[in-house]
Amino acid sequence: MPGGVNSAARAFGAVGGEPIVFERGDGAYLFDIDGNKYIDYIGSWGPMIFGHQWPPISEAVHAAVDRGTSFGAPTVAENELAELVIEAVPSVEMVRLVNSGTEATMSAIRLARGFTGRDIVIKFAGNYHGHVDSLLVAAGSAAATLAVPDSPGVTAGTSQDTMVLNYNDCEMLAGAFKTHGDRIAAVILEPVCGNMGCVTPTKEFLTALRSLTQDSGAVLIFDEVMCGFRVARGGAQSLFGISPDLTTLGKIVGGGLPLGVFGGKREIMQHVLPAGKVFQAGTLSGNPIATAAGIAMLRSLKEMPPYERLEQLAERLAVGLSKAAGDAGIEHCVNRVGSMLTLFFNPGPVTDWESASKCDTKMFSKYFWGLIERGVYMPCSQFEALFISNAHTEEDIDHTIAMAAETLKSIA
Ligand code: KE4
Repeated sequence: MPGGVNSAARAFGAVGGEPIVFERGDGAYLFDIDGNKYIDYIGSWGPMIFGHQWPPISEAVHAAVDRGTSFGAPTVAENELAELVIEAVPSVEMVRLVNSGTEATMSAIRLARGFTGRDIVIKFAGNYHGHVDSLLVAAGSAAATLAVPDSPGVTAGTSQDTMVLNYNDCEMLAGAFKTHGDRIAAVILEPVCGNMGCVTPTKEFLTALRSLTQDSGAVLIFDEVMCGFRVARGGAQSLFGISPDLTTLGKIVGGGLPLGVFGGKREIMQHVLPAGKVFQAGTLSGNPIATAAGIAMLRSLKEMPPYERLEQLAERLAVGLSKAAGDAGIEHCVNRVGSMLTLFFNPGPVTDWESASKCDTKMFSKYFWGLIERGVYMPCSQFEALFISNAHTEEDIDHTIAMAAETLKSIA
């Protein structure tokens, strides 16, 4: 396997060294094949909001397996999961289940273009939406021009209909709509960004996004693959009170199984084949095992919402990490929304890719490895968010802070 991994994000490229091979997870902990125990702050990059081996999910999956693993035909469970998503996410009236966040964003982009008959999609520097060709792009020479490929294999033809703007830059956004308004099919963003580290949108930015897309007939897509069900049961859109036209979901919604969702306004979703003409399909979409896990997860979030406790644990960790860095005399700032947060090795404020990219990534790498040696597993890149689960205890948080303080003192 290239690099010995099945996803580039877990290859430790940003911190050097070899990725750790794990054997099992239990609650807030991971155990590697050598038997070392770690407090886990990746949580499979978001899904494990109740921690590893959450009993309702394990029981649901075991029961589903005994009924068969895949039929390639409709099941009741898909409808149950659809109803749980629609009930939880305010703007979503209709959904299509897929197998990953990438598939969700890829399908949402195609749907927005099919629905509007337009070509241009706007994304933002520092936002990641999965390995969709048309979104693996970087800003063109002058930011207002169309994008250029950001990976070998992505063609100029693919990237020419994508524009990359700066996150939280209302002026640049208004300029793009002024110039290209009636050609813009969609704007896609992480409404709470995790992929340049945790970065929050300003109220003005969200308001501008909603009014400019509304006025021009472009589709506003909230990519809530990471922040959906994470920052609130209704996701960032319920936190900020902004209603997008389409929403993409992944990670938590599948309870750790391969499952993504794209959904939104019925008038748009009705254009998806076979109701409409926009092609979309998938052998394992709505898979019985994945939907069983997703139903158990969403029922748990509804019946025993973890958000208040996660808020307390996350604030405790954020304050503790900041104090540890401050006491070590290390320039830093912390951004946090709910139980996703990032300690930036940068005096801040970190509000977009331009400011995030100024981080001391060498210092981050020493911090990462210092914590690994002390049994704490943080995201292996400065440009990721860490996640706290409801399985973490105050003792875990305080131990993490103590280990971080030791590490930061030793690397300052
Ligand atoms: P997946 O295809 O990896 O399920 O989802 C893609 C995706 C879409 N949108 C957002 C906002 C995302 O964060 C992601 C995936 N996130 C990365 C971590 N930042 C997943 C880790 C990985 O690729 O291994």
